[in-house]
Amino acid sequence: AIIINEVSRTFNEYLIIPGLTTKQHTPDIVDMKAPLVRFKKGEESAITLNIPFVSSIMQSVSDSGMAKALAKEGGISFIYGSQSIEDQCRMVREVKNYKAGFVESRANITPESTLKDVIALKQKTGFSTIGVTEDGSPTGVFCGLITGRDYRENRDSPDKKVKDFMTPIDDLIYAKNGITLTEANDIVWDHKLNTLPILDEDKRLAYFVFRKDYDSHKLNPNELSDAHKRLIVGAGINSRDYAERVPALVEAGVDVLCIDSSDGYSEWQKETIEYIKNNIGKNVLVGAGNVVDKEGFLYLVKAGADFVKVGVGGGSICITREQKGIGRGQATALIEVAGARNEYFKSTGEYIPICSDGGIVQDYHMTLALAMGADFLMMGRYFARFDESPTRKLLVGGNYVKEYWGEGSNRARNWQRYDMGDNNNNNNSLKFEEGVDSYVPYAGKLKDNLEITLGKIKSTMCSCGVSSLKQLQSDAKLTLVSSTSIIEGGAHDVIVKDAKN
Ligand code: MZP
Repeated sequence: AIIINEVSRTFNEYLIIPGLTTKQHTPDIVDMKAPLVRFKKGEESAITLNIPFVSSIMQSVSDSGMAKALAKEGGISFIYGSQSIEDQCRMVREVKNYKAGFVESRANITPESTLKDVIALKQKTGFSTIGVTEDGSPTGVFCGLITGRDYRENRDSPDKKVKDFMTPIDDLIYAKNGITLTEANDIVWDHKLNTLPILDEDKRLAYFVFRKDYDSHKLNPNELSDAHKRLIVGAGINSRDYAERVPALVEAGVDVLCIDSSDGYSEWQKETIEYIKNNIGKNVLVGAGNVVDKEGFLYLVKAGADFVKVGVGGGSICITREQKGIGRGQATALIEVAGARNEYFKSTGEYIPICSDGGIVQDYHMTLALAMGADFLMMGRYFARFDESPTRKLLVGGNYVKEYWGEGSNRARNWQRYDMGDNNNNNNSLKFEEGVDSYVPYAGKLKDNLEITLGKIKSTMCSCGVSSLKQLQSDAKLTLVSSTSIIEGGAHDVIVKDAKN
């Protein structure tokens, strides 16, 4: 064996040394834009993220609800591939058809309808918000809303009546006037106010948006420029059924794909990328991974990967290292791959973005990963804690938690992710588990948490005297820390009054 004597390290073992902060370095000028896919020197990436965050290709993280919420904030979700092609495409379509909250009053949904009716309508239309009128007619008295969240939380009780869970009229501020809504040409608007109310979606109120003719109404177009852009969405694929899955996803409107595997340094991935580029379309964007060294990175880049994911065994729910003994400390893996990416760019003029996948625990780990060279970060645990993740919120031991399980757990049954090409393994089973089924502390809304996280990263970037992620990569100064200096970094030698945290 070749023995690498250098210790492989995690994010926790590093800190950032402040650089000169000039008066111009304020958080509001910090630019968090990040390239998602390969581009040539002097050109721009075909997709640029406004924030360098992507959500994991996992059943417990990235469904259409998460994808919409994250894309609205400037990131992207990769919708999990461990489901049927049809279901995955439906989720992609739902994101691509989404326009900041439709009120759909053609629905014939009344308070007496069942959730089953609502689900059927959502699947047919891709709408995330449905307006309910008293009698189900398009012109009836508007009495409530059903959102995607209601649907997810109630998916186990399809016979439940709409009236039991719709957001009632009293919660809708404009509705206090007893307004009747009218629909014509797919447009829903409020005649009495003579405008389309733009209300706060965060408070689970609807934006009354319309699909045609909006110019003819009294609207401020600036307020609506968020509403008319199509959201971007990614999807996970595997190296087994790509010949059927990829064309279907492309047809559904997916923006980018990623081969999802715990070990991406394989001929299976090379074949998958080459097949997609040669037979489905050169412009179909596809990331690959995961790798933890220069050799793995270069192999996938040469096969044509549009970005490469880094990380084996560092995920919070991952037990691959315990089960198979493969992996590498995430910080060391990332630093080596980032070096290879920079060398490759220098020698070929082609920039291949890299994604640090898994192992982020603290918000400052994100800044470290970006400084170490990651172009963007894939996170599972972070996003699983929010309202928008697809799993149940439960009260456990007096605390609210959300469920979070690994793709390598028996619960996910994602055998393709761990497939080693064994032809006898066609019974859709995992030989052994590589992931656990767990809870994570419930943390509220994605948008609120992102604001705090981004606030911290921007503030650290100002401390480093940089205002873009590129500058952070080139100028940040990092230092290794000893285990005793980690203790020094927390509150120590005092009696903390509120020891909750
Ligand atoms: P984390 O953000 O929760 O630390 O890690 C999420 C990452 O762990 C995912 O993006 C994926 O690469 C990886 N993952 C997902 N399922 C498993 C598993 O069951 C896993 N072992 O390692």
